[in-house]
Amino acid sequence: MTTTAPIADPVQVRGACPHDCPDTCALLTTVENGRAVRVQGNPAHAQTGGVLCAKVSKYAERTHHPERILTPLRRTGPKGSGQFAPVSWDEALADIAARLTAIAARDPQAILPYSYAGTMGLVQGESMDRRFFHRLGASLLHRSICSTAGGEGLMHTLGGKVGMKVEFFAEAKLILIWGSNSIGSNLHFWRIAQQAKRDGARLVCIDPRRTETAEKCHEHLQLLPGTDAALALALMHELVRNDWLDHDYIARHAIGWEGLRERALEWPPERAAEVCGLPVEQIRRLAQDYGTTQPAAIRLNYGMQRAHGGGNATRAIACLPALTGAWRHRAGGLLFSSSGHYPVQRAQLQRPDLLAGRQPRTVNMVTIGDDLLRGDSLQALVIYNSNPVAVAPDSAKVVQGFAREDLFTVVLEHFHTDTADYADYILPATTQLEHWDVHLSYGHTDVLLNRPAIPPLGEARSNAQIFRDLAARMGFTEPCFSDSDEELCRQAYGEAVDFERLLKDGFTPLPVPDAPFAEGNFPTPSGKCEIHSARLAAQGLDPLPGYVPNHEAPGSSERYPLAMISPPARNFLNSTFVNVQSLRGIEGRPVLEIHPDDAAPRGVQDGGLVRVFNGRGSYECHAAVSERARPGVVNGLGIWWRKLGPNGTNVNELTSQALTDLGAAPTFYDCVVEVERATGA
Ligand SMILES: Nc1nc2c(c(=O)[nH]1)N[C@H]1C(S)=C(S)[C@@H](COP(=O)(O)OP(=O)(O)OC[C@H]3O[C@@H](n4cnc5c(=O)[nH]c(N)nc54)[C@H](O)[C@@H]3O)O[C@H]1N2
Ligand SMILES: Nc1nc2c(c(=O)[nH]1)N[C@H]1C(S)=C(S)[C@@H](COP(=O)(O)OP(=O)(O)OC[C@H]3O[C@@H](n4cnc5c(=O)[nH]c(N)nc54)[C@H](O)[C@@H]3O)O[C@H]1N2
Ligand code: SF4
Ligand SMILES: [Mo]
Repeated sequence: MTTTAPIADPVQVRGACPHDCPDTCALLTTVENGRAVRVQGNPAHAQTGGVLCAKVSKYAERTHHPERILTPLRRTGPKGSGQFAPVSWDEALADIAARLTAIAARDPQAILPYSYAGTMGLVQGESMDRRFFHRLGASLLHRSICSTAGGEGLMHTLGGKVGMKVEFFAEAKLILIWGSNSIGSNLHFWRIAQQAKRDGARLVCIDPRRTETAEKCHEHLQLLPGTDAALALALMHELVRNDWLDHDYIARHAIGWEGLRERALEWPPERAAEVCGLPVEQIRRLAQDYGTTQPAAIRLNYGMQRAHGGGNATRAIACLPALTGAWRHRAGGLLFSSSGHYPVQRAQLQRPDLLAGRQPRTVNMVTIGDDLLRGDSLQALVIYNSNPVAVAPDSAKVVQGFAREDLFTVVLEHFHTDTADYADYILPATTQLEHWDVHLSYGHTDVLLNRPAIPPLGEARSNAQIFRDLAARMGFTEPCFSDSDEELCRQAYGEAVDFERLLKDGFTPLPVPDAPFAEGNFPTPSGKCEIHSARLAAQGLDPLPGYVPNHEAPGSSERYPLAMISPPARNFLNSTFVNVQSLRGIEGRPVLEIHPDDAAPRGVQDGGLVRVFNGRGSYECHAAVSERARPGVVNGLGIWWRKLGPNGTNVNELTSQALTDLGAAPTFYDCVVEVERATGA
């Protein structure tokens, strides 16, 4: 049960940033008198380079925040009122165990764990919790809220979440930053891209929003949301017409090009220009750049896969480096996520064998709104590392579901989030400065260890500790329920990673080849880049990548003529940090960016209160009249806490529960709205 005592102060303790960010920085926390006084980047770790983003530089402020939840709390008011009274751990655990046991006796699948990447740590995110729910036989959760559209697309094309090593982007001559606001959400990649730029590389950004990243690239293709596959097909059209193809690479390391070649020939740049809302010359120029520059690298990111056709778009783009042979170079190819390179021992960590032959249903976290309202088959939720009331789509339904009086809800949290307000019990969780963990990254290829810098604040316990405690209360006696957090850290990679080196240095690189696909060797069933996917064909799906239009195509609705995307605000991390005053001060207030041409006819003024609405709901915020938005598309920056919004909502009041073509993922950026001036309540 015990974890090793944190290192005595005053010292600098080595850790890892826990946040859902591709950079996975190495941290150095300075501790004085048991308090974390400063969190900095570890200069010894190359990817971090001693620099953190503004958010995590405030991690000490977040950890020692006066509003931290430091004792277990039981609800005393109506659901959602946020009224709670402290109780002892004994009382809370006993009551929760009794309630869960009673529900499980009827049907354990009526219990649903709901978690995401509040911490990306393998221990506090996917170890003892999974063991607990597997042993219980609870419903399984499809953790689809972020990247499964692109993830599935990539899996069916390259074989997994694998790709270029990020450091070699520095040597590329052309970099496409595609569906990524790197300065905001992948800062350490941006440093590498800057290096390439200084060495003469051309940087091209493909994004409906004129982001701070787009502004600093040589070229910006400001396409309509959800049209990336059309653009990729037009690029292929030009590669064929001009014979900018690497026929040898295609013949040896790809399958199915003949079929896609035919399809690409149906996409001359003129057609794509129409669909994407781009000048045809810009598409031709990009094709020429991509077809004639080596090494060319694509930083594909998640922003382009949050629309209906996100899976197919990812597949189409992931075919490009095989067509030009870009993979031959270590500075060529594509990176979407590197997490598939990690040899995580998931069976050991999560113990699915504890299901003992039971096959519980799987609930999609994206449709939690509908799932909670569909009868009473869900009777208990245990939520940790996530804030679904703020981050899940179609929030009116999510809120209605969470407000069900017959639903028993336990939330493990640091703060009184929108979700915690609906809890029956809130259990105080430790932050990254207070617990052990071990990490992968989805932006580089090093393993990181996180040591606790300070003891748990108040009565906080780590997630793993809380599930250990609950397991004991529920009479789960398997030995795996007594593994300590530190033991779980060791089990995460087993023999595949040198744990002693992690203890010593805090990080260690994986042995990934510099140019992993120079000679093919894709981790697909065929070993090739699967342009044609037999696996998709077997599922009755289109075996070739194609353009799948949005559920709610821009300009398709008379009542809701504007398309809306809702990418993150730079100083928040999803809904985390919204309550850190210094960061909220920078963001100011919830904002909708709208182009002057769309603002003027609506009488919308810069800074004015607006009502953004569609058939799902109505969200009030302040207009930023700005060319960061393209005509016809508004940008509702996320993800504010609902309770801080002018009318008690956030942007997810407007987004839908419709899913993507592959991966059953959300379509946050596939949404139409109308905007009008609001008078205020
Ligand atoms: N500061 C900050 N950093 C973060 C986060 C955060 O909230 N704040 N969130 C973290 C998480 S969970 C994730 S998943 C990543 C997300 O970071 P990214 O993977 O970069 O994804 P997004 O931020 O969703 O979108 C990136 C860009 O894609 C654009 N975009 C929207 N729709 C389309 C489209 O149809 N096509 C194209 N080409 N582009 C489109 C958006 O305008 C945005 O600028 O960042 C992580 N890092
Ligand atoms: N409209 C719109 N909605 C979106 C997105 C968008 O771009 N637009 N992005 C989507 C994406 S990409 C993602 S990944 C999701 C993210 O959604 P979530 O994964 O829910 O992320 P956060 O909002 O950051 O909430 C994480 C919570 O975990 C808590 N937490 C952190 N560490 C710990 C811990 O150790 N223990 C416990 N118990 N709790 C902890 C934090 O306090 C925080 O409240 O949101 C999605 N929602
Ligand atoms: S850049 Fe990303 S990984 Fe690095 S400190 Fe900030 S949130 Fe954490
Ligand atoms: Mo995400």
